[in-house]
Amino acid sequence: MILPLVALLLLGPPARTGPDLRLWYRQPAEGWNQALPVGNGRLGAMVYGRTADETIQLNEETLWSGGPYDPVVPGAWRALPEIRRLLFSGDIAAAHDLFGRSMMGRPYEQMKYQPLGNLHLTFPGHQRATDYRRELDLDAAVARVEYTVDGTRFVREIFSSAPDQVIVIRITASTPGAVSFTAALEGARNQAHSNYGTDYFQMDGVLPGTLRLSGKSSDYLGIEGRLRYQTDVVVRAEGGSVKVGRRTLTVSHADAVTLILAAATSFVNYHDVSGDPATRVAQVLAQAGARGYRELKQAHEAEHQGWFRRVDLQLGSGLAEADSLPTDLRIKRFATAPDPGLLALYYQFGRYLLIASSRPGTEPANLQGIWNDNSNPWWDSKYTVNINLPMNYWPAESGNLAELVGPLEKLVGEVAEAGSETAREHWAARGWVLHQNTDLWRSTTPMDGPSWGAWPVGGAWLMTNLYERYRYSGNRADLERIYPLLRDQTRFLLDILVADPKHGWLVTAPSNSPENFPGWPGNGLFFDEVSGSELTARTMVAGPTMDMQIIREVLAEFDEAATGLQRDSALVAEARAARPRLAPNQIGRHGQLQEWLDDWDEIEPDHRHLSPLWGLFPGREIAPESSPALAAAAAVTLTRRGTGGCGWSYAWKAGLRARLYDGPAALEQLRALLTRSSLPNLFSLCGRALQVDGNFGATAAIAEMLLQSQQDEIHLLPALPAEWASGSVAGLRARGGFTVDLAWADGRLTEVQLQASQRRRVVVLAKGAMGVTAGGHRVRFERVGPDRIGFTAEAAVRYRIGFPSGRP
Ligand code: FUC
Repeated sequence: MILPLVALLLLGPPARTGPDLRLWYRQPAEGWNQALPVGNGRLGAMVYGRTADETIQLNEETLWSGGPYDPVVPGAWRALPEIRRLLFSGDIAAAHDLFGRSMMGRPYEQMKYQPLGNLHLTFPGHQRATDYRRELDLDAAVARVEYTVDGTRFVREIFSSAPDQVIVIRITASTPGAVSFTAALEGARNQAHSNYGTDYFQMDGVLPGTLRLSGKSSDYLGIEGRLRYQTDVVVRAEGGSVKVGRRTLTVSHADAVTLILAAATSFVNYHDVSGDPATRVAQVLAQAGARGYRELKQAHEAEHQGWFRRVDLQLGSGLAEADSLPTDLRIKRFATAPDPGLLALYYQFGRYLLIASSRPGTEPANLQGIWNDNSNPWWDSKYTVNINLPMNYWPAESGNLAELVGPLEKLVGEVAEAGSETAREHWAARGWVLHQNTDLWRSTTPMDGPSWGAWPVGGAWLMTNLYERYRYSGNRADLERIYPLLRDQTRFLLDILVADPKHGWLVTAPSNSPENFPGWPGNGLFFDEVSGSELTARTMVAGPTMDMQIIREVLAEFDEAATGLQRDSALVAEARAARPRLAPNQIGRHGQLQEWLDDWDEIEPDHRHLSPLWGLFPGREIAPESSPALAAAAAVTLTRRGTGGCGWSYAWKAGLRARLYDGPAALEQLRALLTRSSLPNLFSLCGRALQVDGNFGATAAIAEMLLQSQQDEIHLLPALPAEWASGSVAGLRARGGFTVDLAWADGRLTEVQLQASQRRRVVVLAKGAMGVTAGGHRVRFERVGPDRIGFTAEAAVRYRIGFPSGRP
């Protein structure tokens, strides 16, 4: 049998380099918020693309304030019985204050992610530039700036190479000898905090052609800044001359120039900072210095494309003119006109950002990925766990980037180690705990103040992220690796659960439903003695809905894992006994899914967090088919929350709408994200700054609109909006070890191909599915229900599902 054309197109790795994979602009960035990001997981740069005075802002992911520290308060658990007594007796103010006095980590806050510095390139006379264009090519992971001065075309290319661990800048001109500029490498110091003053750097020109920046991180909150760092920029000019001054380097009349930048800190791991940045930089430069520009670029592109090209998404532009518009104008236009292609670009930008900020062996992507120019960044640019860090990793599995979750797995392993002392001293519990935030130093205690920090299920949430890797791959090795973390988290949860006096249900206490204020009578403005500030209201409660949903999921995962691996039967019995006693989901008087044990309203009805909806997305215990009443209640809660918030909240709402199979509402949420809470460089916004979680959450939501697999079947096009009438996607992953390609036209599937990594039965929910073939031969299948077919997939065989509307 001859495979249809579409099938042939879908076979083999997708390779797309068209304009639809570029962000581009007709003017340089006005500031950091318009600059374009490149990164290799460790070294990040934001490229402004200015003609006469180029700025390339630099980051190295391990440059943080402070050094190794232990915030645990020995014996903090002694206050716990009294805090619980006060909480259950209704004296929440006293419970809150006692938590603040006895259970907060010391210091109360955590360390900050720091900028490394800026590379400035000054080109005399280039103010006169014309025919300007700058772009970020997502497929090549190269930022490019082009313009003309006096008839000469200048081109700059910038990329951050993972294979060579350097940032490379190439400057060429269409006229020989036309490249002349001065380079300066400037450090960054915190000038806004008087308690800093302990960070310093120095800038040196080093013969024959190097600029060097070396320095030390800042002390913060009494924690000594113990990181040393060094950045070297080596210049290689073709023709012309290079002069190194005390602090600057000047290239005159070269034909072309390559700048190679290496940077390192003394960070070894969260309790060891004894590395030598100078040796690290020298080693990297010796290796990269031996390679020509073309070689460096080819190695970089090949490595990047090994990740990036695993998924190809085509949603069509809908309008030819959209593709020819610069990205900033396209975003503005999207507020009132359809542009599916912009969302395909946005999806791939999310995958690009994950590849650029989280690689095997690096730190996980923080609140800003790895891109930060501010010594006092919003929320310290650290790891917030009550939505942000988990959301960063939502797109990884479906987006065929599972290995990029490795850094999160490493972080969880380290917080489990550090958090076992916190579990013992703050909760008198076995296992390990992570509260609302962590940093490079793996602080695990409650922080900021009881309103945020009194939330003991951060580690449990992250465990569910890690378990997804196993669900998607079906590989026992993925389960074995995380099993000890899951077992010890289960121990912690079982130890902290207590019976609430009213119902006898097992609950967490104290805790909160992240950052939302319950409207119990009298709750309102108060002065908090830990944060030293006036706060909207108290958040402390027992047994918030999200905690219970997360704990139900973790206990079920542990049960499945331990039973499958035949381990820890006594703990399995403990988990099984606890599970039915956990406080259940409840439907409140508005028909909403209740956020707390009691049916309180929210003080801020449109609060940005969607905590009680965790069980719908990213969790899976609520679904329109298996629990229609709860799904309907979740929809009520979602609608009551409105469509606003900040970047990540828009993204979460899009994913939730997709799980309710409401494609149009999911699309409207994405439109709102792009047009109301994003920057011209497509970065999502929270407050006044980039927060990369919104990008990652929306990337995951787009995948959820096309394919879902959380209910043990592969559901195709579950939330397709009419605007995406035709399209195709290749390389999406589904739980169970499947890779799926699909194409649709007029809103109907025309072609589906599916491949399993191991032999496995699969149920596919696809409207109109007619039959299954493999290599042109019919495959036995059963009709499992309306639009559902089931069959056994053999490993590595490509199956094709046929549809009446498929092309001949
Ligand atoms: C949570 C959110 C904020 C912000 C911060 C980093 O506290 O409520 O909106 O995203 O994390």
